[in-house]
Amino acid sequence: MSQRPVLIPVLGDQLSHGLASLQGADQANATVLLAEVWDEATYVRHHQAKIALVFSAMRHFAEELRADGWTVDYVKLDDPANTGSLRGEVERALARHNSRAIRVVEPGEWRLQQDFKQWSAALGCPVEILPDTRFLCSKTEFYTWAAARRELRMEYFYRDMRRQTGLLMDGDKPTGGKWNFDAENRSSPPANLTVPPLPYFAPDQITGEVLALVAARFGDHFGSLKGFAMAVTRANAQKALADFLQNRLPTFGLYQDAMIAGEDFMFHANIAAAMNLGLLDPLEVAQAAEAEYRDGRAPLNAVEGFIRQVIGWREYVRGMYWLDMPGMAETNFLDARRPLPHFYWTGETDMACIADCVRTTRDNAYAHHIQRLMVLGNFALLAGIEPGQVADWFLVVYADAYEWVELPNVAGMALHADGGRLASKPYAASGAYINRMSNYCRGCRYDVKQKVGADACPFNALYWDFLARNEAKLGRNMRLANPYATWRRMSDEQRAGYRESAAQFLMELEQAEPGWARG
Ligand code: DLZ
Ligand code: SF4
Repeated sequence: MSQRPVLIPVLGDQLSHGLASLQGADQANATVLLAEVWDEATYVRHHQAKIALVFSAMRHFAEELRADGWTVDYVKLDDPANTGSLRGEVERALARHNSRAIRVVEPGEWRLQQDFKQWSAALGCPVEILPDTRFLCSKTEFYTWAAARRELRMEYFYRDMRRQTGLLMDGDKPTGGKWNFDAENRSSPPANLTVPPLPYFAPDQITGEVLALVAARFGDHFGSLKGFAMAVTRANAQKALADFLQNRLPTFGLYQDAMIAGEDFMFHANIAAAMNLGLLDPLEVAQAAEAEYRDGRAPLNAVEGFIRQVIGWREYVRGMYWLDMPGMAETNFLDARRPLPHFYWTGETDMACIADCVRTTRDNAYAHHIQRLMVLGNFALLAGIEPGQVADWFLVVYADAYEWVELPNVAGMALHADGGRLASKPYAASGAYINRMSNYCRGCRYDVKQKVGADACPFNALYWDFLARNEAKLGRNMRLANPYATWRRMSDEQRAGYRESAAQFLMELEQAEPGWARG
């Protein structure tokens, strides 16, 4: 039995060698604890591939720490003594190693933060909870930024982050004279577009064992393990990043909002899962992208758009999460009450766009930004699905999803459940948007051009029904002035047609969906 006074628990999404709890700790006096626990795998029933990713990345990280000279205690899920909870495993480890103090980095989710705060009293030893320095903006800095403002818009936060990091800055001016080049980033996908394949990381022995474990213990969870090829080590995550920079970043901007059936990754980086586990550092990612622009290999619109996601949006939603929790999980500004339709799990719907987005979600634990926001999120917004159920779904199904990043995106950006704290207008769109940005409608049994009736694209009537239903809450929103003006200009007959069509669709869905009666 070791006599190491300090226990350093490292969570499944804290797999960074520069983690604050490891920095400055004395290897001779510390035991690092990693524990695969039932509670973390099931507090929502995560996608099978997400659990496999986390466990495999944890096992690989533990090996790397050992090679670095750390004493690592690794508890596997099927250890008969495993208590199934993080606190239980910390308690057992304290006794095993005669540790007298705990040093840990704050967790990424509010529910665990509440638990950590009780550890010291419950476990009877001092617990040092360190800030997570893997974000560019600390919680304190974000709170200070927010306190000085009435409107907490990402765009202004992002500019401050550009100034602070010096990324894409020429002196005190933004490179290219503008902060944001998104106007150049909205191209529809051309018919003959070829998308380079993603790098494939063949499962090694560790991953193979984890895949067998997940299939045996979590085989009834959503999602497929087939073809599992995710980066589970920092070295492979770096290869994935390099591949993106070389093969997809130059075109990323142009087609960042485009969707093609069966092209599951388009020109997206697909590094969020690795970044959110801690395998890649956001500043190194952003700096690498900037170098592509500075060296003339990628255009500014692509590089700026990508860097904005990493140092702007990602940091901003994390700040907003901690600022607004626990209330963020309860908000329901639009009073949306319908249960989540079953087809979010099965993909069994005639709506071709939704079916393809659910399929890629099931196959890859991934869908790209526009599929998440403008198809899956948009449908939930228009149909009035209860935000808590939508949030749980997103948390379950995406390999990159932890609540700090998922909840603000779902409740704030996609569902407007926060009444516009994150986004000044709801991202509501009719079928015309999906048709413009994808080739889905060509393969759909619904007709995107038809406005009402049994064959019309459901998004069309649902869109107007959504605006009509929520007119008291949204009717004075300046950014919705145009659609509301159009709505008010319509004849009574037209308006009634939309509302009846939407009601009919929702009623049919209700009949097909047992749970829907509660809606
Ligand atoms: C997501 C996840 C899963 C599936 N399993 C574990 C685990 O067994 N042990 C662990 O330490 N962490 C796991 N995680 C990640 C945690 O859920 C994550 O640290 C918190 O949600 C905070 O972001
Ligand atoms: Fe989706 Fe409507 Fe297009 Fe069908 S017609 S793919 S439901 S947007």
